[in-house]
Amino acid sequence: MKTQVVIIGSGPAGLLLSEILHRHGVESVVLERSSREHVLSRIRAGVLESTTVDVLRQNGLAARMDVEGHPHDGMRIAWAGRDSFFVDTASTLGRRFMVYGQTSIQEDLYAAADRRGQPVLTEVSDVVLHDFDGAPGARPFVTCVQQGQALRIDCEFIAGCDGFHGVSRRSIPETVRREYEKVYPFGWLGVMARVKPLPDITYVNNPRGFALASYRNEKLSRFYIQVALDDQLDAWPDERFWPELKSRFPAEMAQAIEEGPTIEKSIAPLRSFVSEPMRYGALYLCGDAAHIVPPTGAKGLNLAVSDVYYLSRALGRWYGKGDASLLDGYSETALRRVWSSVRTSWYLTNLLHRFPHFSAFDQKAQEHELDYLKSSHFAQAALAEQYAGLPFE
Ligand code: RFL
Ligand code: PHB
Repeated sequence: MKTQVVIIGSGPAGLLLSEILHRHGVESVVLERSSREHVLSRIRAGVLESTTVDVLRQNGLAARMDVEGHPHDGMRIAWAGRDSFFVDTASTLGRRFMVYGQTSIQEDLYAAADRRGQPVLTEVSDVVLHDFDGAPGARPFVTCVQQGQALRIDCEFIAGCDGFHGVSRRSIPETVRREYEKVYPFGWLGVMARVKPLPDITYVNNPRGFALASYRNEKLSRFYIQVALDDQLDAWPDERFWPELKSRFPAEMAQAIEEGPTIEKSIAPLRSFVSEPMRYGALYLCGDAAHIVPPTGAKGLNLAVSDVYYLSRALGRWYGKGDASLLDGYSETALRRVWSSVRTSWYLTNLLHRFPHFSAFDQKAQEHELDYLKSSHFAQAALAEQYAGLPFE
């Protein structure tokens, strides 16, 4: 096979990239390790920055989101024994964000790929990247196995959109890669439940640990609580989960939380991770393949979208005008926005969680930070700007 761009991974980064490239008249083939059913069954993000919403709208991917998604004007922060406060992105910045599940975006992207006959090869294994180091005369290609058959795909560029555990990042020589990592000493238990959500996305700092109430639709809620790193799912039956969740919210909010059937539970560790550079020769990394943020700021999916925005624009410029300047600047441009979201997610994670090793000093400093945020319009405006999402330029 032969194409212009091989895209490894059919998560939101990979499928969105193939869609935008198609609009620029650039051909691609997408390779996916899992089955389509598996990709569509993953429950993850929910909060879309206004820039992400714009990219989806500009590329004809927003019809369902504009009907089923829920615009929000801000988010709420609460902590033990004090009144909560609302960080208002609409009144401070004139910007709202959208709550719309990643699972639905993934369905919309697969539907769009089907409509235009995009080749998406699923259940591929043994993906290997070849001749992509940019040496003069080298022509990149990717090999893999699908249903027992060995495939070779010749291409001009490779986009590594294969998530944190993918093969693309690790194909860059260790001598070139610089990795920055912070692993947090706790995880999140995420629960989807068929109950009416609280009106606002609400983050809570409580002596029993962090909690978050989020939204999918009028009858579907997404909750998270901080759990120990070695906690197992079977230690969290519903009879334990609901009282624990409610015990972390201020009393009047706890009363408003409805209990009901849970449909999904999972535990995820929290990590900040950045791998630099995001380009090596003809290989360009996008999304979780290059960076991971803890979910506290809801930035991961949004960063995948901003990487794809920069890369699709750069490839469009190259194929349209023969101008490589945006490709050459891709890593630097993308990393500037990545580090900004990495910093915000790290800040919110430190602000809202209980750390096992915290001293009395650390605890006081954290409480003071929350007090300051609550009382200062300027501090709230700075957080609102980060939460709603910085502009691409
Ligand atoms: P993905 O979604 O992991 O997709 C990568 C795809 O690559 C495939 N793959 C391979 N394919 C071929 N060959 C290989 N060798 C391969 N190795 C892997 C995988 O099967 C997969 O299909 O990465 P992508 O596209 O970069 O998208 C990133 C987002 O999924 C991620 O950042 C977000 O889900 C993070 N995240 C959140 N982000 C937000 O913006 N807002 C949120 O509210 C939010 N909440 C969350 C989150 C992530 C969570 N978890 C569980 C990780 C909440 C949670 C709980
Ligand atoms: C979600 O709705 O899944 C969600 C919301 C906010 C976050 C993380 C996840 O910070």
